[in-house]
Amino acid sequence: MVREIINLSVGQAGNQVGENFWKEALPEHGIDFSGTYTGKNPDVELAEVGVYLTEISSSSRYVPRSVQVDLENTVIQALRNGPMGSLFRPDSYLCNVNGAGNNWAKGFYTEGAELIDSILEVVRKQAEDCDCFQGFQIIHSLGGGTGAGLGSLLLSKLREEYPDRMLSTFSIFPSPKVSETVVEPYNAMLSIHQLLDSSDMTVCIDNEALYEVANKALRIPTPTFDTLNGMISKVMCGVSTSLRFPGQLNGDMRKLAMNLIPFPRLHFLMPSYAPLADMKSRNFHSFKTSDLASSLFEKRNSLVACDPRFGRYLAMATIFRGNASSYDAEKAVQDIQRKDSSRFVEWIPDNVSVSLCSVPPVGLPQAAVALGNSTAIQEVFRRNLDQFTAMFKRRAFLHWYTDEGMDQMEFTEAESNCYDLIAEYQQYQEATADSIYDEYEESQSGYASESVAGHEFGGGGGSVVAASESEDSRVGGLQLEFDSDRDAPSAGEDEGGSYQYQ
Ligand SMILES: Nc1nc2c(ncn2[C@@H]2O[C@H](COP(=O)(O)OP(=O)(O)OP(=O)(O)O)[C@@H](O)[C@H]2O)c(=O)[nH]1
Ligand SMILES: [Mg+2]
Repeated sequence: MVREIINLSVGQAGNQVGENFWKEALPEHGIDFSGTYTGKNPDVELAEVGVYLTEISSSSRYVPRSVQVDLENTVIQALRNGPMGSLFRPDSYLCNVNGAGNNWAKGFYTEGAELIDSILEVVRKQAEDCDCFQGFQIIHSLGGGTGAGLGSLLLSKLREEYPDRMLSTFSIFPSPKVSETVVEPYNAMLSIHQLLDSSDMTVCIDNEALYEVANKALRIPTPTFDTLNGMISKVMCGVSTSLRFPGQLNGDMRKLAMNLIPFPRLHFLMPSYAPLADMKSRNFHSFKTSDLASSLFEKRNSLVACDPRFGRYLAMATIFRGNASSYDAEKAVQDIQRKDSSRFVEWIPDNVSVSLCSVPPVGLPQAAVALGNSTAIQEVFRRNLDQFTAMFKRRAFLHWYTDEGMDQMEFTEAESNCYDLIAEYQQYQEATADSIYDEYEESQSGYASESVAGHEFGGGGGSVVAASESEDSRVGGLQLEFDSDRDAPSAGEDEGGSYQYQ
């Protein structure tokens, strides 16, 4: 039975990336922008099409199971007037006119709170029409007011109303290279705080990394959002192949999360994609399975600006698209694991899965995509924490948030939650099979003395972590010094350049 997903696109980035996702995904199912099936291979294309699309039998059309939300109307208006405007259900567009003006508090507490009931109403209707609803996918940015603030509110409301359904997000992390709005680190930090609690699985997409890829691999000096979104949609399509096509490993969101997320808080995944090259040089690119596989482990193919070589993989899912043989794919991945075994934690055996999807992305004979759960991702949280703390220690721009009724405490809590998360990643990066076993023993004796039975190992990612602050910590070659009173850290530079506002 098909297990349905509801997509929610929130805010400007959410809707623009969402539009690109549908533009890329529909042709893979042989469906045109009016929702009509024009493909030639229905056994493959239509077998699981119901996961993301609803079939309207009266008009023989397929309609995305999607809700488009924004607190201003320009982006939604453009989507409506665009090539796919008539594809979505008319009641699935929800917007206000005022906008959240880059203010997370407006999205979460004031403007967004006014729209939330209408959104939930539409979502409820779509969920009720499903036979075997598996969960939600939210696309949003973390740097603005709507995607970040209202996106977070939506997430927490959905968690309340659908506690047993999967909640996954595609979350776009801000970068000063792409946007110069100074309060983005505040909005991102407040969002991360919410994602930690409410999301089951977050695929991180980092504008910093996208900018670098566009610059270096695609050789575009000043990339536009269109360029960045084109890459994001390729990755989104890649990672969702296992959900959209029949007979795949990790065939639903829960299975995918189950294999990738060993501790509930460490659910921030790093996507990578190969080949990343401009269309002109496509013919010169290698599509050999072993080359595609090794690219997936490279920094330059990652959509998050951190170097996987400086962390360790807790788990990883690789997907090879096109006509790769399973022998070649398995062997390529095994070779990498054998050669570079220190890059994978030894206490989770067989932590890289390999799956194959015979349908390649449109326009390419073959491609590979991966979702890695790597401790190296702490670098992106550090970067944001850095930028956040620099402003927060002087309470700069805070009145915009407190004027909307927000308490400063929420900022402090978000900051310390992020510190804890970084410490957790660091702890598992350093953990050996022996230390993990010792912690297990300790936690078991603790539970035994409290006469609590039936707990799983470690009780989750956070429970075994004591230190939430690290002084003079080194992560991924990025030197960060934290004053003991959590004053502004002084950021070093990595290859990507300095993280400074202009
Ligand atoms: N990759 C990508 N990033 C985007 C896009 N649009 C905006 N961003 C980034 O998203 C952040 C700003 O968030 P937006 O999505 O524009 O804001 P919003 O959610 O509409 O919220 P408000 O406009 O403040 O109400 C910045 O970091 C931008 O660089 C897009 O189409 N693609
Ligand atoms: Mg906006």
